[in-house]
Amino acid sequence: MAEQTLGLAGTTAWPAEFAERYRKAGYWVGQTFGEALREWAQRSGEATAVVCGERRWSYRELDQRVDRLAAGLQQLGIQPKQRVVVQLPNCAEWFVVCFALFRVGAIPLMALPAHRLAEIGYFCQHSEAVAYVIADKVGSFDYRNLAAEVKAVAPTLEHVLVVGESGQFTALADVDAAPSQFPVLDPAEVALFQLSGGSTGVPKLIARTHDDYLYSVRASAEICELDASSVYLCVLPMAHNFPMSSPGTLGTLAAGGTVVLAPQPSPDVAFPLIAREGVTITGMVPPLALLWLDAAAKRKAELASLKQILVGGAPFGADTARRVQPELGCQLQQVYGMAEGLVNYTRLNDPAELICHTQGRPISPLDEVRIVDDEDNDVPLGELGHLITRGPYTIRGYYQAAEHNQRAFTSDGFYRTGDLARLNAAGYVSVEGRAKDQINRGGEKVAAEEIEQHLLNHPAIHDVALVGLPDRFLGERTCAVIVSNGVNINRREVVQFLRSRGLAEYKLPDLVEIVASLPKTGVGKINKRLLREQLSAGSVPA
Ligand code: AMP
Ligand code: DBH
Repeated sequence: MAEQTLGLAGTTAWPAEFAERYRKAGYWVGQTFGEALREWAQRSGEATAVVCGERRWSYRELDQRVDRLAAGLQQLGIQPKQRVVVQLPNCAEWFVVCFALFRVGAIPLMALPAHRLAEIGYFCQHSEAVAYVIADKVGSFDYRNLAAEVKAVAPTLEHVLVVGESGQFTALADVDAAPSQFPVLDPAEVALFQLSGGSTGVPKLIARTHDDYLYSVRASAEICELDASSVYLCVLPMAHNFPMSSPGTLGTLAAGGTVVLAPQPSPDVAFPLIAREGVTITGMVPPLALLWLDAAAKRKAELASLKQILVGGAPFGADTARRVQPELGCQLQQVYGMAEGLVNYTRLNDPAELICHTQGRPISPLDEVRIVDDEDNDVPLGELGHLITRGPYTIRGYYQAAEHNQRAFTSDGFYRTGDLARLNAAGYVSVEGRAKDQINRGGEKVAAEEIEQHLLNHPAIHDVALVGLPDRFLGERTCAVIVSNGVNINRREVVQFLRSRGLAEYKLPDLVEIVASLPKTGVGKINKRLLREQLSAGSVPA
């Protein structure tokens, strides 16, 4: 079958017969995000779209701000299909920036506030970004210093736009013009870049189209039963696929509800916001759910308006899952999703058994989920195997990654999630493990190879393996197991070294072990399974 590509070079489209099937089913409706916001503004006008601190914007106001910024971006010279790296903390401006980019046809890349030079530099280079949007400062971290470093390594970067004090760069507030003519865009084209947690040396970029992403957003809102009375509290970093689309802030806007942005996810910040705004729904990773459960013991009254809470991104134990309804006083929806596409939810009226013991079933009747053995043969129903998937909102290939795509996708277009799971007769998925070389640190994914490659550049390090070890709170924490060159090295030095290479804080190893040698497999690869066993048993040769 000839490979289809989207208009943007380096992207893989769905084969024509699949695209037709998804359109016929009414899933791809041929609308862009820019048009969707216009429709939402016409429908919900004066209703509150976004609450950020003391600011409250109606749908109409949001739409108007987007128009002005979009016109300003056009005056700056931003063109359709150009890439723009967006790295903002949870703030209302994030919506204005992203939708303005959608409206002019430029493509936002959803960076996280935790990313540093190693990640942002790579995103700008690999996507050939022309602009980078930041906040001035968050806490003690000054993103303008980071931007100066990024500019030095990213030759395509022409603009740095700053929310707040612009310093040497351009203030976002000054990018403003009277709304003008916006280009007519193809909804089948790329709308945005999401990021993969990955398992290889460099993070992968995920190109999502207007058609496919909007479908996942609208269908998620429906499954989570959102409507105009829904109030969604965004506690996770808002650029992440989960709080953005499952059903997240975009699902809430699609349903005419209100998005409340939390600057931090801790109970001390989030609980008063829930009480003040009458929050009905939120989404979080398992470690945060544990924190909330503990805090709720004394503060349940503040959560009175909460109807449901989505928990996903990492394994959520059934015992903890059972505590949600009685202790938080709201329904749990487990969600197993990925920025590459496929998202599963337990449904609100599912029996407790399914809600506590499974990660739900796919969004779409046209999602194809298979559980296969090492040779890609389907395993009998109920058996454990590799979960592979394709469907109306699951990508067919990473951006500009032809070689990696050969391994990450089957020849007939199924994405290899790297997750070990089983299916029940009703199509519910239970995720029970992982075959990919990635550590899931409470929902934050760390690609072992990425960290190992950085560490191999340290003169004192001869060989290294990054492995995950069980952690009561995070689920897993990272341990760098190092064979040294005979020179002493400790965790402080390892962490300092990785920081100096511009790595995000969550990727820094929690533990460092120095060993005499690493166990190898027959073909000479590091045997991580054995290594993990040795570490837990305390029997690694020191
Ligand atoms: P990413 O591909 O970086 O978006 O991360 C998606 C991955 O997160 C999945 O492939 C799983 O490994 C993991 N994940 C997401 N949700 C869950 C969940 N509810 N339970 C277990 N693992 C999950
Ligand atoms: O972990 C994830 O990436 C994730 C989890 C839940 C996700 O992308 C999603 C829901 O959409």
